[in-house]
Amino acid sequence: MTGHRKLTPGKLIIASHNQGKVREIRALLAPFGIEPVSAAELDLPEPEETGTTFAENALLKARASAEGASCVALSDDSGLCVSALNGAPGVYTADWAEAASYEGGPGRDWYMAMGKVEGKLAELGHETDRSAYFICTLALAWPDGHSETFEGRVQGNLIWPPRGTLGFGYDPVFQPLGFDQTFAELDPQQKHDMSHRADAFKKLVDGCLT
Ligand code: ITT
Repeated sequence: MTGHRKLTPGKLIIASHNQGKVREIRALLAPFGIEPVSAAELDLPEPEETGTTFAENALLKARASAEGASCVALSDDSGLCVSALNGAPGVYTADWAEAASYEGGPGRDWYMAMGKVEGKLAELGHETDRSAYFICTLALAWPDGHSETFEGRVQGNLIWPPRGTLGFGYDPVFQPLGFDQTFAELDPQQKHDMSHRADAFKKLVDGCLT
């Protein structure tokens, strides 16, 4: 693929405060000898995600870190799109988990978020289409303002009750097409071979790393 700016060896910031994502992105980058540092480790601020698309939010996050640290930054904006809910929660996937945590402070409750999706599907009846896909937009931003974005998807079905303890977020209810296990039951390497993040990452590699 031509026309994309190449990523040269050196420092790279993962512009994410989500530990699950950072772990997966580190694993995807490892074969390329890139040892990234996360925005959380550098104490970089989290910009408000005011965009209405995955690409807009991914660019907001990558640009904030690239400008904040004068270094190339890679962000990930992702979400779960449920067919019967017209693509919801979509860009608002993380918001659906916002809750008062048990300790009293703000926090994210993934079990509640998965239950919210399931509750809405249940309202639509037993025969409801349970298909869904995860989407991931990866954005690379350079300190001079240049940026690149890549989108990936993985199709599957939602199951209930949740199963598995691996992965993060909505993984326990997502069963990728062709598999009997959820993303939270599959070996992490299997998820890295076919996830929405892996799909977007393959495009990033084709465009910017080879
Ligand atoms: P950053 O913005 O700091 O990267 P975030 O968690 O706020 O972290 P998003 O706004 O992109 O990120 O929210 C996407 C949500 O979608 C995320 O919190 C997960 O719950 C969910 N999600 C994304 N990828 C997922 C995956 O591979 N498995 C399970 N859930 C996923």
